[in-house]
Amino acid sequence: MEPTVPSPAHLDPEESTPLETSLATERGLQTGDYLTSGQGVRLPDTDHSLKAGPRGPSLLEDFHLREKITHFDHERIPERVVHARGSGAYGTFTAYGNAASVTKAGFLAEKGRETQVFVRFSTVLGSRGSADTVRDVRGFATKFYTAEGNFDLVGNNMPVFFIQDAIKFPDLIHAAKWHPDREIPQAQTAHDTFWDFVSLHTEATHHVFWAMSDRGIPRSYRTMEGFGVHTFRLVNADNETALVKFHWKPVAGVHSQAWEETQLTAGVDPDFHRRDLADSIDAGLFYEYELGIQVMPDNPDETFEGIDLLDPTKIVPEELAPVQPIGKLVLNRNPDNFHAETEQIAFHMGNVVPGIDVTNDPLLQGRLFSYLDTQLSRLGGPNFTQLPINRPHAPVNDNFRDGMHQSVVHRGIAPYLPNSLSFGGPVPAGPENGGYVHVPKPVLGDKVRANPVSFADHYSQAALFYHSLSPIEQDHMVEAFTFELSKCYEQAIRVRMLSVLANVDAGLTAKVAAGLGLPAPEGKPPVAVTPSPALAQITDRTWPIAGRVVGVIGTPDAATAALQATLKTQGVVVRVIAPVGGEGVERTFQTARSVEFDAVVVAMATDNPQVTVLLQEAYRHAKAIGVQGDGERTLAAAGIDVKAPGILRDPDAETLAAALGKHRVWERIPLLKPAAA
Ligand code: HDD
Repeated sequence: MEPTVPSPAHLDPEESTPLETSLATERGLQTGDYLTSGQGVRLPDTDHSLKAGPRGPSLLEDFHLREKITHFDHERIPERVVHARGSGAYGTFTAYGNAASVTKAGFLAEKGRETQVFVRFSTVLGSRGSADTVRDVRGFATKFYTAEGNFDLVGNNMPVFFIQDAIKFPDLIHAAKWHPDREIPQAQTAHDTFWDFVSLHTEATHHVFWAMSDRGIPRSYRTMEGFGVHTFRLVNADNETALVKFHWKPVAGVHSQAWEETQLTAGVDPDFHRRDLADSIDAGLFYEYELGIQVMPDNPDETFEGIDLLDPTKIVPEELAPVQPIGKLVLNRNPDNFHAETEQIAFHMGNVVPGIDVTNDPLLQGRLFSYLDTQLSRLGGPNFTQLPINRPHAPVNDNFRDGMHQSVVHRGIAPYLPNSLSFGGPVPAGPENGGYVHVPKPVLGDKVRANPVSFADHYSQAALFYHSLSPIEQDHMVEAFTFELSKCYEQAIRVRMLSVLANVDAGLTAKVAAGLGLPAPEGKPPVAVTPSPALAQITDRTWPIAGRVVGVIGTPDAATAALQATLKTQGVVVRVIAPVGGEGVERTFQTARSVEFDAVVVAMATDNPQVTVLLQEAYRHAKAIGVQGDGERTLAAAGIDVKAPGILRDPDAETLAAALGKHRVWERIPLLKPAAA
């Protein structure tokens, strides 16, 4: 028989605090019509400090002045040591129900079960105030508030990582962040210490290829994949296990900015991704992703088709293990308070629920330590799980007590086990009562600081990735390597990195070397590479266009009204760019920049120089350009050939939508290359 445990209201399973309620309570703290001090005393004046006469010194006895300034002085908390720049949203995850064969985790296994989540997207290297569109890995961290406790899937938009063992993480980050003497560059890998490290530490090669690909510069968080990176071990109701990799597949497809576009955007709108996420949710144009899993047998050597599943620098090509969709995520609510929610959310790889277990991937094992530890200094003590954004929606009865910022008034005198003074409770839950049981796997071996032999292959999957990309993406990668290495001061680092590239692909190395004005070294690239077409972004597919932005150069008159109305029904955001502001005008010639738009329609004649620049950039970035009325004169002023691919004369909404669905006018790209190239 289960003992009856008298539990305070906040611990009562029947009264578990849904996030909605807990947030409402927090908001409720600010009540009443009158301004008060932190102690609730009404205040008559918050603009003038208490002084000895109007010209006199301020008085120490001014409790309001001191309290107001003291609180302000402590408003900031330390930014995350990595992933400091980010933004997030709430969403709903709905399970398709087909994962029950591999996991007993209710939120994945039960068809139609809805689970609230919070997702925080981030860049890795920059400070909190850095630009969104820099070339970097993007974090994709999801907290599922499941009925069985919180599950955190703390992933990235790239499926592999720079290092194979967590003990290297401080080295990686010290090399990748700014130089410690001058704290430059901000949010960039284009500098000596990064390339010094990765050229010496060749297990980073595969990941560097992803970072230098278009994945490093996503169009928005809506258009990027997410990956759990590590292999996880799932357990079903019969205690059968499978090795699994998690994938988030964006419904809108994977799309990137152009490299020049990212640089312009960083100045024009450093909040580009953050703004798109928040504005889209406000407009009801929700971001959507499917959660998918690759399922591999849990065999004793933890390999699949010769790929070591414990090596986080390796993928399993989707052609070998298809990604099976198991649920859908819709991000549908903006946070109310950035600090309380987005900044204070604390993810942890160890937040797992029954049905999901970890593997011995040495990178994952180290992460199991780091995430809890970092919150102690970032959030000021061990009680961060009580913050509304971190509180589980499942009942909590943990016997943890006291500590900094304790906000629960615990009752009772026996927060220990075993006890007889609290009716013996709370009682441990066996598996039959939903208790978390680690998969009993044998552990054997000598204590060594060593890697499995298979971890020594640093190049074959970098080559696999490169050869899976479309030629345009490959060109982008050549440009990225050339740009970044050009930014190094030390020639020796460039030379060394070229010798790393030579072990991946001779053609790529030759092109990068030519760009750097250096000889191409010879290497030993893999002889036979089987590409994985699923890795290419540029394909024949057409993607949903909800959330895409079209700029209409003209006045908000009837000329483009029909076009605008039809596009809006498809979720396209249309902004009129007029010579001056006014009713229906969202941008003027002075304020609009090309990077804000996925396509442009020119519906008036103008030789305004800012419009000229806008169109030249849109053309160069291979965006569709529609022309109406005497708009051709505007294109002529910008030197744009109206017969070029993707210049659409009098486009109807369908034509424009089709162009947007391709993301860019890829056929124009060859025309954009300098003649000598
Ligand atoms: Fe990490 C934050 C993703 C390796 C240590 N990491 C952090 C965030 C993401 C990732 C998305 C931001 C979470 C948020 O939005 O709050 N990290 C990854 C991935 C990795 C990875 C996908 C490899 C597969 N990380 C990694 C290692 C270590 C850390 C090997 C340490 C040994 N990561 C941290 C951290 C952070 C963090 C220091 C900083 C802030 C935080 O955790 O809460 O603990």
